[in-house]
Amino acid sequence: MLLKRRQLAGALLCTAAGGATAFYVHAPAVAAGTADAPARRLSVQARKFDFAPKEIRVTKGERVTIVLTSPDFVHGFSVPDFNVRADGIPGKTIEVTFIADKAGKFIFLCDNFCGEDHDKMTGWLIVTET
Ligand SMILES: [Cu+2]
Repeated sequence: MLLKRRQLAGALLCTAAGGATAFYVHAPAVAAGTADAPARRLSVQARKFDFAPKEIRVTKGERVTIVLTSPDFVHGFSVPDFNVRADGIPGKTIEVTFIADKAGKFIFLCDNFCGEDHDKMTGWLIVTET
């Protein structure tokens, strides 16, 4: 529990209301990437026609839980390089967990056609080495 609190304290979360487009996550306090490691919870809002934040930064090996909300449509949240996807359902909070086990810059996108600017609904998952 103590370790989990320490981990969470390292995350700076910026919401859509704050106007920021990214949050940055520091190195985990415990060995990451293991099944019992606490996941870092990162809030993402999908809405017509963007994501907030548009950029997510994590450290390689971290177990990450995306906490997805979607106020206006059943948008998709898909990170093809990690075989991660979920539907954001209005009125619900959806969670999807994965291990960021490779470093690089990976696109995430809405994969449910949601209107004229659907193709612009993209963002970046940036996984850095420790
Ligand atoms: Cu969409």
